[in-house]
Amino acid sequence: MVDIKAEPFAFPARPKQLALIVIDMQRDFAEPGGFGESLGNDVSRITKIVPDVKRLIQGFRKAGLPVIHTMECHRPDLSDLPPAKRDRGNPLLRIGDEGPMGRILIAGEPGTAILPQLAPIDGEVVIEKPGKGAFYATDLDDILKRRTITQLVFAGVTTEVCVQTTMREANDRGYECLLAEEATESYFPEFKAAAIAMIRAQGAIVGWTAHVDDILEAIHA
Ligand code: TIU
Repeated sequence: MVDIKAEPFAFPARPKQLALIVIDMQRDFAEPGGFGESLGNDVSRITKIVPDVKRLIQGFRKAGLPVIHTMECHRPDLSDLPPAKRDRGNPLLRIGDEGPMGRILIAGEPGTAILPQLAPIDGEVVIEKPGKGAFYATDLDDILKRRTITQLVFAGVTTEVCVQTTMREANDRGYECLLAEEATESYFPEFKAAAIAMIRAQGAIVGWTAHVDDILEAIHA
């Protein structure tokens, strides 16, 4: 066991049971013309964390620990897209609409791809997920159990939507969860801060939070 310096107290990492989950680092959330911008957001906030996410991914690879990527996306026929999700609000483009990077959040479209700087390498699992949480309607839990993974480090976007939802799903399934602070971002800085605060409150009620440097130092020890 190796302690990772974290809040609200040290994270007791068991490296053989630890994986990194990188949530939805897709062009659709980070580049102009994608889903994030269609919802009215300033997407430049998201690109700023790419170097820290990359450092974390490379650290896990170097330590021989699994890296799992997720992508929020839907089938081209939209059969896994509930009308309640597609019709919500008044975006410029809805999921499935043709945008400048192809159809918004549809599997296989250019805009739906993971940012090239953070692209998965051979052997890394990619989970395509139709919901905000990565456990809903996916085989993520089976994949983790088969590999006897019990602890998850989280990076990706957005902190209070897909990252927090997945951390809560994981926590309820018995995984110990650690959020890498500089490797996650929200379109709303106050929501990122609030999500971090609520995750680690009450004695890590949902999980721990830690700095990327402290995570990397511990996994290389
Ligand atoms: N809109 C927003 O903040 N997030 C999403 O729609 N999906 C993810 O967080 N991946």
